[in-house]
Formats: sequence, structure tokens, C-alpha cells
Amino acid sequence: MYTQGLDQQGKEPQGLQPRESAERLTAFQARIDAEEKIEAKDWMPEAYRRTLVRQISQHAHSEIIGMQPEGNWLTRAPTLRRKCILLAKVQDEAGHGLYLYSAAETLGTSRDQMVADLLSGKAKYSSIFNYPTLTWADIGTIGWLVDGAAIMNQIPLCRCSYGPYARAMVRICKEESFHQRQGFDIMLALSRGSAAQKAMAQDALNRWWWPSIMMFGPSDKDSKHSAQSMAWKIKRFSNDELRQKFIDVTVPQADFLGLKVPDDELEFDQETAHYRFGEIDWQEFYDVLAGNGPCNRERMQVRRNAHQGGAWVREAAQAYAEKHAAQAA
Ligand code: FAQ
Repeated sequence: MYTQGLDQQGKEPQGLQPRESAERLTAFQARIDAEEKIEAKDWMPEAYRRTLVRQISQHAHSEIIGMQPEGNWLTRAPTLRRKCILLAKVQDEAGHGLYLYSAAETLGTSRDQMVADLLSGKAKYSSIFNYPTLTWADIGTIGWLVDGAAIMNQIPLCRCSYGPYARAMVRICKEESFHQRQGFDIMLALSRGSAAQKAMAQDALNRWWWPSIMMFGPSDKDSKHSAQSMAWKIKRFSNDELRQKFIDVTVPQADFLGLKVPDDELEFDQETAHYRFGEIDWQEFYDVLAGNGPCNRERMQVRRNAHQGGAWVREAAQAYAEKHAAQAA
């Protein structure tokens, strides 16, 4: 627990202003409003710190769990070239998880604690990774839609008020851009291929469309964190705004592929220059968040096994570091 400014009993040292005095909170908000970056050692309200640890750690967990659906196809990629690309992508996701855990650690919570919260089910990860990858077209669809949605959500995070998160997001977004393109390239190859390949691409789009647009989170009226996160410039756009932007750029891409988005109410509105779309099944979204999606249990079991299986590596690394520290002393 972060205790900067408190003595060992957790009391305010005498003579200092209270940790969260109105003056401090106002001065903090003024820095945010002036677009200054907040850095790790700067004073910040506890709620700002907690919000960031929650969001960044859940983002990190999503990258790590997100390796599973695609990892499932590494041994079955249709060509050596596709296999190399997919391998690089899955490794990138691991790297994103590590930058993000590091960014979150600057806020005073250890990576061990964050991982423990994931494994105990206390911390969430993105709903999208609880769906199965049944065919090779699902790999194309994940790159095209899931990475596409991730980019839409994450480009504004490069301007997040918290410096370490914003800077981590710059590199992550560059890599997500390559991921999106490789996914679209798979979809292009399939949609220009045989009738069976095109049908496989359409089937994957049918299954992934709605879960992808749920990735942006609950509708604005039900989003409990959005208002405060936007005031703190952690989020720059609301969940619904980002969802709409994603739909507006993605539907023409589906048209280009000759695929049909599975939404009979989808229609371009000339007046607003946005697509109108059908009702999202929020019950499905909340079921997945509650742990009852098609793959939630499997994803967590694989992660627990991997964590246990990696214990000897962590112990060996620790023993090595201690040996070197002792030699240097
Ligand atoms: N899934 O009040 P809000 C990727 C939770 S990375 C699960 O709107 P907030 C790369 C939310 O945590 C994908 N839970 O919350 C990749 C909160 O619960 P809590 C991950 C969700 O934080 C590609 C509650 O609902 N990206 O894809 C979801 O203001 C391919 C109320 O929601 C990020 O994490 C959801 N979809 O807005 C990897 C980006 N949506 O914490 C591999 C950073 C909401 O109170 C392969 N995160 N919840 O228990 C964000 O931008 C935000 O946290 C949102 C949610 C937009 C996800």
C-alpha cells in the first residue's frame, strides 16, 4: 500500500497539510487541466492512483490472457509465413503485458499482487478473450476487429494524464497497428479465396462482431468510472463515443471484404454521418464479466497452470539475483 506523506501509524505528520486537502486536490486538478503529465513520484489523490492501478493492471491481464485464443492456432497456421507473423504477434502481447505491469508498478502495487488478484478472480480482464477460436478465420477476425477495437480505445490513452501509462501506450499502439493489418490481410485472403474460405470468414465475423463492440465497456449511462476518469483525463472519450467511431470505420472495411456485418439494423445515417446499429445484448456482456462466458474457466485454468509451472523460473531468477547482490556487497 502506498503511504507517501504518512508516518508509520498512517497518521499525517504534524505540521504538514492533510494529504487530501481541498487545496491539494484543486492544485492536482489544475495540473490535469493544464495537460501536465502526472509522474510516479508526484502527489496524487488515492482514488486517482487506485483507478490507474485498476485500469492498467486489467489492461495488462488482458494482454496476457489474450495470448491464449491466438496461441491456440500457432501450431496450425496454414503457412510458415503466417506462423511467423502470428508468433511475433503473440510475443508482442506478452511484451505489452510486461510494459503495462511495469507502468502499474510505478504506482506502488507489486506485480506479484496484481497477478495474485488476477488468479483469485478479483481483477478483471477483457471480456473478448473468453470466446473460442474455432477456425483460422478467427485469427484474422481477432486481428481485424479485436486489435482494431483495441487501437480505437488505446490511441487516446497515449494522451492519458499519467505519464508512465501514456508512454507505454505509444509503442503498444504501433504494434497493435501491425496486428490489425495482419488480421485484415488474413481476412482479405480468405474473402478472395474459395467459397468455403469466404464462408469461414463470414462465420468468424458473425461470431466476433458483437463481442468486439462490447469490448468498449458498458454504455455511458451504466459506466460507473467514466465521468471521473474523463475529468482526470485518464479516458479522453466515453465508451459509447469510441464504440461509434469503431463501427464507423469498420463497416466500410467489411463492405470492402464483401462480408456482411451481422446486424440487420445497421444503417448509415446521412444526417449524423454515423452508422445506426442494433441493440447490444448487455446480458451476454455481464454474464461474461461474471465468469460465465464460453471460455472463462479454461482461460483462468491455463493461466494458473502457467503460473505454477513458471515458479521454478522465478525462484531461479531470484536465487541468481541474490547471489550477484551478495558478491557485489
Ligand atoms: N471486459 O465504468 P466502466 C487488447 C468493467 S487489450 C471486462 O466503463 P472503465 C489487446 C470495468 O473494468 C483489451 N471488463 O470502466 C489485444 C469496470 O469493472 P471494475 C483491454 C470490462 O475502466 C488484442 C466495469 O466493467 N483493453 O485487446 C469491460 O472506465 C488482441 C464498469 O465499466 C484495455 O484494458 C470489458 N470489455 O472503462 C491482446 C484498455 N469493459 O474494474 C491480445 C484500457 C468494462 O470496476 C489479442 N482500459 N469492464 O471491476 C479501458 O480503456 C477501460 O478500463 C475500459 C472500461 C474502456 C475497458
